[in-house]
Amino acid sequence: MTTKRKVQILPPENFENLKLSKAKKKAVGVPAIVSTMRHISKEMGVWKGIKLLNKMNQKDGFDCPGCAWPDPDGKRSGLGEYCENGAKAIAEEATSKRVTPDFFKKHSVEEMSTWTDYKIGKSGRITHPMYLPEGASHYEQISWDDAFQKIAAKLKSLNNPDEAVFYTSGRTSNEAAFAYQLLVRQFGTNNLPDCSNMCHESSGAGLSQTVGIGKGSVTLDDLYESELIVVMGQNPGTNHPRMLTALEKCKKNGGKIVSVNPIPEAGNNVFVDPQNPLAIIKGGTQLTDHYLQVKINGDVALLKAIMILMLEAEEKAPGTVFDLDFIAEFTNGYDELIADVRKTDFNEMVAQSGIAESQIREVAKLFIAKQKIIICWAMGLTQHENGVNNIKEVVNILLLKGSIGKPGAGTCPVRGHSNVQGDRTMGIWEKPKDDFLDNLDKHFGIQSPRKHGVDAVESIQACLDKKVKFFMFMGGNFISATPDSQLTGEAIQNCEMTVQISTKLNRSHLVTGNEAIILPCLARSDRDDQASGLQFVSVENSMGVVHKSQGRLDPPSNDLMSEPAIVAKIGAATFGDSPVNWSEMEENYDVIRNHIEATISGFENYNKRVRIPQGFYLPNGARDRKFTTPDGKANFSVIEAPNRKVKEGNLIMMTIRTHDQYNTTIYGMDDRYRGIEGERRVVLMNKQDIKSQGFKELDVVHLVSEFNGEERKANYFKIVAYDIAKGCVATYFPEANVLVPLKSVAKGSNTPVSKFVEIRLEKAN
Ligand SMILES: Nc1nc2c(c(=O)[nH]1)N[C@H]1C(S)=C(S)[C@@H](COP(=O)(O)OP(=O)(O)OC[C@H]3O[C@@H](n4cnc5c(=O)[nH]c(N)nc54)[C@H](O)[C@@H]3O)O[C@H]1N2
Ligand SMILES: Nc1nc2c(c(=O)[nH]1)N[C@H]1C(S)=C(S)[C@@H](COP(=O)(O)OP(=O)(O)OC[C@H]3O[C@@H](n4cnc5c(=O)[nH]c(N)nc54)[C@H](O)[C@@H]3O)O[C@H]1N2
Ligand SMILES: [Mo]
Repeated sequence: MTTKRKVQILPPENFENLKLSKAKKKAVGVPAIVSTMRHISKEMGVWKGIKLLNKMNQKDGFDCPGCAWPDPDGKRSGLGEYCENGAKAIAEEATSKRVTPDFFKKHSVEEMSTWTDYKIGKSGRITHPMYLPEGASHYEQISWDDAFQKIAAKLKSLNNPDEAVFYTSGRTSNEAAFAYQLLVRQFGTNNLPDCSNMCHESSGAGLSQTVGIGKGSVTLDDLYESELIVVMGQNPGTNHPRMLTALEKCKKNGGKIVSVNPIPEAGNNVFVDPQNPLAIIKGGTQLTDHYLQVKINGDVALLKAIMILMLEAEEKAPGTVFDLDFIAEFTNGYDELIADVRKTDFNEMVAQSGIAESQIREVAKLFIAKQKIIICWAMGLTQHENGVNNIKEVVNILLLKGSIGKPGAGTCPVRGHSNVQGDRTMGIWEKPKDDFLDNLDKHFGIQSPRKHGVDAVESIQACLDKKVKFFMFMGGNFISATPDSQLTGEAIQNCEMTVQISTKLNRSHLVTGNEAIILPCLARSDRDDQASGLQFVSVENSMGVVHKSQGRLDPPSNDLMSEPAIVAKIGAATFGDSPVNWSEMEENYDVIRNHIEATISGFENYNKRVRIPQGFYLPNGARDRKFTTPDGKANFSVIEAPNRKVKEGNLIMMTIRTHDQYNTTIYGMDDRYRGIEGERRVVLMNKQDIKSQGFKELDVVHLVSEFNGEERKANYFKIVAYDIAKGCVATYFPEANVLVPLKSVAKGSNTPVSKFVEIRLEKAN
């Protein structure tokens, strides 16, 4: 039996200090430089900060711990290949503040759980391994050896390996991820949920079923030479700012850009390159040619309406719109798709998309005329019940144009965490392919389990069902990142032991199992010295380029270990003498890379090629028109437009990121581009909805989510009038996660539906 501590699972409901201004029409520029310097100087001082930024994303430096957007293959900017939000990420990581054993003596877990996520995160870098004994209120210092022994003893005490679950967040390097999944499989389970389950899982599923590879097909050069880039369900100005440079290049080469979003995001509009003084003076580049204010989840309807217009044009002048040669040679399912397009009602699709017919006709003209098309997307498409279908519909329209596997064209799922794609390549997956496990078994002489494991949502359910006794987290903040926060918190508290490998404190260190252990690790920017000398790690970006990343800073404490070292030590402590030689991996990461080369295809000569400054591309079938689906073809899919109605008077809520956060890490309280400052408990609403619901701006409301007869509530949010599609509202992640029902998931990817939550508003007194 576990005894739950009285910790607070949800962030506090207090208001801070809301200030509103007009939403910005321009992204980046001078305000971004000012903001960068403010964050840097607050966390680590100006000079140290500038020196560090100059090493970020350079060929001899370390990979930005922010997003997965690729670095240019050729020349890198002398001013540093970083953006405002990358700089904030590094400021947060290289902060000079420390969370020491004394800090934990002073503050109980109960006390810290009443703090905001902002305050928890700002405490600083964790300096020593810590242990929270059963029933204790405070963490106490523990030696590394004792920590490893406790973990090994707990693992060995389980009735079966599936009572343990091992989560991964996408910042983990290839080397650490490979060692970690090996540990888990040697232990005997495939319980390897990861942040991808909540992120681009729908992209992986949709793409592998249609084009045979779960990754995007484009390179940066493709973006530069594309004739039409469509940015759907993505906010690059905030979440992938360096993408704006690529979009600008495309514009300068004559390309057109369409953005599809329920809100007009600043970065989709005008981009002012902060590294170009002339651009700053001139006022930047207008990026978007057409902005389509789609209703939340109106994207399939929009694409269908466009396909209807394309088919009309194709029938008038056969062979001029569709790439019939490509379709004949490389695809299957064309006739079924066309039959479906033919019977689909245009007016109904227009109505469901929420976009004016005239605008759809304008954009359809681009799809008709252009040959080199790229569609970029992120969470606005994946985190829906029909997330997998959204991606399949994107593939449909690209296939019609032959826009996959040729220069300037293709699929571009824009990944989140800087190595989330690499982690999957390394085998962090609850549904591994048998041939991958066969390779592991042959190479290491182990017996990997073949039964599939639990994903993020299933792992929460398994904890609720008391099937999980041990839960380990390689980075991340599971409590705050997952849906249904209250329920998830209670689920995790059912575990006997939780273990966090982390750089910084977050709510997941406070809402724990009976016993909890924190293993503090080196971050990307820290020097990593091991027995064989200075180490580096490698990562894979959003476009499948694998490259090296080497930290430079003196670590914040002498008591930290690297992620690969921690995994190797747990391996050694758990298995003792075993077919896997754990200590040699810890001493020299070249050894891990040799194992990767021996077991995963595409990594031939890994140790040599990873040392090439700009790294190397992994093979990508779709890029070469080699579609590795069961029938060897790219597959069209017949998709129904989702038409989930909400109750009269209810609203559809999407949970999104502000400009001042990295997922659950809150850098600051502002959402500068959206003109919202000093407050995160806000609900962005269309003016007409505010009025028709009988509210006025700044009224305080409670949000009640309705799902299958169940209700969930988040209290105290201020209404902010915003240019958002009617019937739709936006709140910030993670404050609103309590409203996302655990059982509301995407079909075929099990991703929590974070972008379509049916809610009603209640006036707060
Ligand atoms: N600075 C910073 N960078 C980050 C992150 C961060 O938190 N901060 N997070 C990283 C991670 S892990 C990820 S996954 C990415 C996330 O990157 P994004 O996907 O850009 O992040 P979100 O804030 O979830 O924004 C989703 C966008 O989709 C729109 N949207 C919502 N619903 C719909 C819909 O139904 N249709 C359409 N067309 N649009 C919709 C929203 O208005 C919003 O603009 O960013 C990564 N980079
Ligand atoms: N409602 C709602 N929920 C969402 C989303 C949404 O849009 N809406 N987005 C989802 C998405 S796309 C994602 S990817 C997930 C994110 O889920 P997670 O990846 O679990 O969450 P993060 O907030 O990125 O994790 C931050 C923590 O990672 C640790 N950390 C940082 N750097 C390192 C490092 O180098 N090593 C180690 N070991 N630890 C480190 C720090 O302790 C930090 O507090 O959230 C998902 N949840
Ligand atoms: Mo993500």
